[in-house]
Amino acid sequence: MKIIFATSNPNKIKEVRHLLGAPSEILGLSDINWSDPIEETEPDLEGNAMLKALAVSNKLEVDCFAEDTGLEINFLQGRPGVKSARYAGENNDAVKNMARVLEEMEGSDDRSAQFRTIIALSMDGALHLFEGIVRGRIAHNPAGEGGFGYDPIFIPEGFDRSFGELSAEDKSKISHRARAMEKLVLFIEAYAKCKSPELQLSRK
Ligand code: ITT
Repeated sequence: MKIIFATSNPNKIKEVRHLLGAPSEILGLSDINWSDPIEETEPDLEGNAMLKALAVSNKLEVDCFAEDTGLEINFLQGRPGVKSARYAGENNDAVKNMARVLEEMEGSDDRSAQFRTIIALSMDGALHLFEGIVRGRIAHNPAGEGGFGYDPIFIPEGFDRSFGELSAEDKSKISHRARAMEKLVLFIEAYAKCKSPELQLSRK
């Protein structure tokens, strides 16, 4: 499988390549020399995922997928959510974003949260959405060097270590992105089968 993943975040590419393994070939925006910034102007993850996928598929006339991910914290009424990348300012600084979250959570007993990923696939002129969620809680302090973004302060359900402390292997077994990707892959496989002439013949 060869497909464009409309993202400029190298960590997302790395995780998705790891999830799919060979022989799939994932091309990020830098691999196709895409340099136009894509402004995330929609009010929710679904809107931004669709906006990113459509920006690329409409301009280049190719099938592609994009995703938007947010950390949704109950005590903060779902924030940072769709604003996760720029929670502490415009330049997507993970250390500052985590510091803002921890400051806003000070004194809170309810530390429950979830990561939610929405993947939008633009294929053959139609859009399809896939969701992946992992529930967990916000740690009191960052821990671990692995992963990216908010991983050092997110402890997934059933674990006592943060995503930042888990191996890439372990994160990929349970993560929001892995769960959404699993649905995307199943869909693409089923879609490919439906399009195959053998299957169409056997339906008659
Ligand atoms: P693209 O839009 O180019 O895909 P981005 O980094 O701007 O890349 P998002 O708009 O989805 O991505 O921003 C979500 C932010 O949430 C991201 O910058 C990270 O800080 C954080 N994030 C996303 N996935 C994460 C993960 O698996 N673990 C920890 N933090 C994550």
